[in-house]
Amino acid sequence: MNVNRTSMALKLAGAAALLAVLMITAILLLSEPKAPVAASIPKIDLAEPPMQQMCNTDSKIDLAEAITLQMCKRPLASETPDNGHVFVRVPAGTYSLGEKEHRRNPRHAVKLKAFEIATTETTNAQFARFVKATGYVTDAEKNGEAPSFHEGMMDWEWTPTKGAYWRFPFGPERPGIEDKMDHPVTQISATDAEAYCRWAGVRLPMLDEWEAAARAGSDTLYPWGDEKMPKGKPMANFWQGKTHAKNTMEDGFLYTAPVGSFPPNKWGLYDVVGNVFEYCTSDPMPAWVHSKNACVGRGGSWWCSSGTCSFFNLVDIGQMNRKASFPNQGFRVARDAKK
Ligand SMILES: [Ca+2]
Ligand SMILES: [Ca+2]
Repeated sequence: MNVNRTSMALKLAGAAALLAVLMITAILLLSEPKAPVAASIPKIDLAEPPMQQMCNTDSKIDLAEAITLQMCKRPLASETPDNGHVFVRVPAGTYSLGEKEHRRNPRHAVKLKAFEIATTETTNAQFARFVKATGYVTDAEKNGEAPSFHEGMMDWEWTPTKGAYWRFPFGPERPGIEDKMDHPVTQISATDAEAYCRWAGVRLPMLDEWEAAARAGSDTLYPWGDEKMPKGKPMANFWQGKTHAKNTMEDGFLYTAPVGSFPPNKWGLYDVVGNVFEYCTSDPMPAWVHSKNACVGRGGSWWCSSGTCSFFNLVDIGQMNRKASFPNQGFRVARDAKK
C-alpha cells in the first residue's frame, strides 16, 4: 500500500514538473519576437493593380461604380459575346454640352436616354476577331490604297499608299500591327465601323452621347481641365510639336498608343481625347454638314499638332467622308442601356 502511494506521488510530481516545463516553454515562445508578417504578403505593384481582372469579369459597370475603373490601367479583351468591350452606363438625364457661341457646337442642353459606352476605343484585336468571323473587307482594301503619314511631312500632308489598310496602317513596307493588338484599330472608314457594330450588336455613339460621356460632368475643354498639358505633363496621346516636322514625344508615343495608356476621365472612359479620332452618328446630321457622304467624329488624335488639328478637345466636332480611311481615325462603340 505504501509502495503504491509512493509511486502515485512520484507520478504526480513528474506530471507537475512536465507541466511546469511546458508552461515555461510556452511563455518563452510567446515572448519571442514574431517574424514580420508583412514579409509573407505579396507586394502590390500599383502600376499593374490586381483590379485588372475585374475589368474583364463584368462587361457592364454602373456609373456609380465607374470610379473603380480608374484602377484598371488597361481593360483586358476577352471572348465575351460583346467581343471584350467593357461598358460604362450613362444614366438618362439632361446634359449641358457645347461651348458658348461655338460655331459648330454652341452651348445646348440635351435630354438623353440611358445608354452604355465602351471605356476604350475599339482595338486591333477586337477588329481582327470581326474580320476572322465574317471575312469582312474594308473600304481601304477595296480601294487598294489609303493615306499614310510619317514624321517630317508637311502639315496636312498625307501620302496615298498602296496596300495600306488596318493590318498595315502605313503600308506593307512599314511595320504592321502584329505587336499592336491592344492599339486602336485605324484605316477603317465609318462604313467599316458600322459593319463592325452590326456584327458585335452595338452601335456608334451619337454626337451628344459621346460628349456627355466624355465630359463626365465636367465643363472644361479637356477631361482633366482647361490646360492642354497641366504642369507640362501630357494627359493623352497627341503630337508634341508645333508642326509635323518633329514630334518631341513627351507623351511617349509617336503614333497610336495602347488603349488605356493615359488616365481615364471621371467616369472611367479612356482616350476620349487623343489617340484616335472617334466616329459618331447624328440624326439628323448637324446643319453645317452639307454632304450626304459625310460623317462626324470627336476628340482629335495622335496626329494633332498644335499648329494643325484643332479637334483635340471635348468641344470641337470634325467632319469626314464616310468612305475615307486614315491612320488616325477609329471608333468607340455604344449601345442602348438594358432596362
Ligand atoms: Ca503622341
Ligand atoms: Ca480617342
